[in-house]
Parts: sequence; structure tokens; C-alpha cells
Amino acid sequence: MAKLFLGLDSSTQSLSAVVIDLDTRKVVCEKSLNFDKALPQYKTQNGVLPNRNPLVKHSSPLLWADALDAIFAALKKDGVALSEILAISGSGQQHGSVYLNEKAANALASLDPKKSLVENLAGVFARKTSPIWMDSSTAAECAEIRKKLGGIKFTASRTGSDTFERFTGPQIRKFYKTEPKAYDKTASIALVSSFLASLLAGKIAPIDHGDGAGMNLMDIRRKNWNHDALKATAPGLVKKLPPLAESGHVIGPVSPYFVNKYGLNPEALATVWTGDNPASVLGLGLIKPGQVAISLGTSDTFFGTMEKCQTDENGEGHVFGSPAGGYMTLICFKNGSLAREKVRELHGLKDWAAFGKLLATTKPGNDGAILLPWFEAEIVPRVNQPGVHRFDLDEKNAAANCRAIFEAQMLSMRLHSQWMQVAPEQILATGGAANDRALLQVLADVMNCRVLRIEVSKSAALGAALQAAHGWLVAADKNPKWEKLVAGFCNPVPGSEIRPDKKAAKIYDKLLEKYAACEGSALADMAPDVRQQLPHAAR
Ligand code: XUL
Repeated sequence: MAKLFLGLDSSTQSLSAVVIDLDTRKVVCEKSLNFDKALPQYKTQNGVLPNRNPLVKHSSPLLWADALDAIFAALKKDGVALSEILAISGSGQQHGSVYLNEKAANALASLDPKKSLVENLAGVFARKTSPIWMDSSTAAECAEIRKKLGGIKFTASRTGSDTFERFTGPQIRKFYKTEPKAYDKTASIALVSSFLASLLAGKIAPIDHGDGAGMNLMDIRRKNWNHDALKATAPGLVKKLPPLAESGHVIGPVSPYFVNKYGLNPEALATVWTGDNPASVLGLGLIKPGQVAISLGTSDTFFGTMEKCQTDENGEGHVFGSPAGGYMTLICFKNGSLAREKVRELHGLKDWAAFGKLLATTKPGNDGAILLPWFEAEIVPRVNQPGVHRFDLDEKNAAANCRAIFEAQMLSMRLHSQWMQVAPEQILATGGAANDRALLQVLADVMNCRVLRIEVSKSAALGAALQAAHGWLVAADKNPKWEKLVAGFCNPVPGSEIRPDKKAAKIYDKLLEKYAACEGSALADMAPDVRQQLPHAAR
């Protein structure tokens, strides 16, 4: 019998499944279900329910449950050996919350396979819809909680992050303030991840230390609920939150619902889920302290792993528990590929090849030219009003501007990740712009570190499958080692390694000082409300 493990990832727009075979170290099945297309009756657009208020972004917990039924039906139809799956884990879009009433626990314990999950869940919600990570309607609640916790620095050092509008605590506070009766009727609050784990386990599932850290409610160092944060958020909250647990910890056997309906093995284990970013950290193989990945996408994201908990006193970066133990950080820079695209368009360059070619005609350090690339309001550093600033840079010099935008983005990453105190031994680059070697050379030189490209499709679902395997091995007293577990599943692209040029790296050490000074002076010139207002949701 093969050793199969299933990982599920419930993201904003889709539910994905990855099945791995631990013996052959192969992904044996990958499947994805787009919410808008597969379940049009929920009328979501890109996984979000329409709302007149552009700051409000909700989705439907029933949609996620329906998708779970649909993906198991699809896996069964495809002939996946569901009876050979030993354990299941998963990940969810972070921060989103589900509000259950006192009927939920019984309904979960007695899921009837003759009905759908949606039918089984009739009447168990204290709130029909779920706020998700794209929601930015809680600025007032963020300010209230932050004030009670003693400001940005203390909020971040206690909970891992400053208060952010998308984080669950401020969202819960808004619910309590605006719908106090419904809040009272809430018996249990789940995250997207723990809600889906609850369906699989047939009981209210714990929240893990990865996703729990995205709530502004968990003590990031002790990994338990922080009572001051709970008190600052809403009354009686402690009774409504499930326990916290290690990611991948075994909850128990899967609910008989899935055994009877889809042919899962009755001994298959349901484990604790995590957030999509912590799961991606596993899927990219970032399991040792100091390992770093940079995703160059719509926005640029810096992921790193740390042994000890360091928090960002400026409140720009987030610290979550890493499913591989220790901590991970996530820093999101909003002006990523859209800002690069703006420069490309401004100079009439038809494609990225032309952009890269032009950039390569200039020298590292760009003769001291600096561009602050805030084409859009920026999250890191906090800039609430778009504005592009040039220092010693001619706006019309296309080649210098192509270099300046990417150098700025990488210098900003280096500057704003210093609080982590992690010197990476190598950086994995992923996302669209990681295909361009000229850009990756700048990245390697600015960070003075070798860079390798990695392409993992469905990194969160793969990470979740590895998490299921880890949980199963721990339960079997096999003392699994993460390094051994991830080996073979997430390798960098052969031949993609780029080494830093030592001379260029020295130039960037100096340029970083100038970049920091330019950034400081641009921020100092801004009105306080432009600088200090909270950014909207990341990514
Ligand atoms: C992270 C965040 C997003 C969501 C996307 O803080 O809000 O990355 O997790 O699913």
C-alpha cells in the first residue's frame, strides 16, 4: 500500500488538492476547483461576495464547505486511491473568520452522508458571511485595540504584528460593535483553516500557531491566547475561541461522513490546518532558520524563517508561527510588478525582455540614482498616498529608470527586513519576474547572497500534504525530520543559481545608506496622516 497524504488549500478564489506519495516522493495528483466557475450559485466574483461598500470583502462559509464536497467527489471520480490516504491536512486564506452558534458542535459530530455538507450545516452559523483578508473596513477597531495594547511596538511584540484591518481580532471587534446580538449567539469562532479542519474531523478543530498569529489575539512568544488582546477586542471572547495547537497535530480519525461518502479509510487522520502563507513556507522547503524566499508577483513578498521570535517595532512586517517549528515572517510590498510595469510603460518598452536588456546596459548602483517607487499607496514603508520620488535620476533616462525601480525594490526589501536579524545563506526567487536573470542578478548583489529560482505549483497545498505526513509520523512516534520530509518535493530549477558579484555588493552596501536617507526625507516631508494611516490589506 502506498503512503499517500492529502493536502488541501482553500484560497481566496479556489480550493486545491495535492496528493503526495511519501515513498516515491512524488506528487501523484493535483486538482483545483475555481469557486466562481464550479459553484456559481454563490454569486462570488473572484471568490468574494459583491458589496456596495468597497472596503467590505466577505465570502460564504457554505461555499467553502460545498467546495470540500465537490473536490472529494472530483478526486473519487478521477480514481484517486482515497482509501489509501493516511492523513489529511490543509491551509486556508489567512485572517478570514467563521461564526458558529451552539448547534455547530452537534451538527459536526453527526454529519449525515446522505446529505451534503451544506445541508448538514443548516442553522449552525451565527453570522451568514465571513469577512476575509481583503476586507479593510476596520480602521477604527485597529486603532482602538492598538491603543489599549500600548501602541504599535507593544502590539507587534505581543501578537507578532501591529493591528491590521484584515486581521481577525479587529474584524471580531467590528462584529461585536455592529451586531452585538449575533456576537452573543456566537459559540465558536473559527478561521477558514480551522473551519474546514472541523468539517473533516467532525468536531470543532484547534487553530494552529501559524494562522493563529494572524489574529492579533495570540501571544506570539508563548503561543497561547493573550488575555489583554482578547479583552481589548470583545467581551467573553475566551469562551468563543478553540484551543491553539501545533500545525499538523492529529485531531483524530476523519469524520465517518467522508468514509461513507467518498471511501476514505476509517483510520485516516484529520490534522490541524494552517494558513496559506505558513503552508507555502513548507511547500517551498523553507524549514531551517535563515531560509528566505522572495516572491516577485503583483506585490513582492518576502518570506523568511527564524528560530527566535523577533518582531518589527515599526509594525510593518508580520511574524507567524512556522509549521516547521520556530517562526516565519511575511513582509508584503505592494508596489511589485505593477510598479515595474508602470516604468516599462512610461518608457514605451514593449516587453520584459526589452526592460531587462536596457537594465543590463547600466551599472550596479546606477551612479547613485534613487527612485522611491510608490506608484500605489505602499504598505512597507507605510505611505497612504501614492507618489514617485526621484533623487539624482533623470526621469527621461529609460535605462537608468529600469535599473532604479528594481534596485529600489530590492534595497527596500533589505532595509525593511533588517529587524529579522537573519542573514540568509541563499534566497529562493519565485513569481513572474523571477524568470528574468538580469533582475535576479540585482537581487543577488543587493542582498549579497546567492539566488536560485524555484517553481512549485500549488506550494500551499503541497505544504499542507507535507504537514499531513509530518502529523501522521509524529502520531506514529516516528520522530520525523522536516529536512528529510521535504527532500525531493521542492527543488530549485537546475542551472538557475546566480552568485553575487562582490564588487557590486559593496556598492549596494553604500547605496543602502543613501536609499534609507532618501526614504526618511520623503516620509518626513509627508503630512502625518499620509504617513501613518494604516495600509489596506496586503497582496
Ligand atoms: C497574509 C494575507 C494574504 C492571504 C491570502 O497576511 O493576508 O496573503 O493569506 O490568502
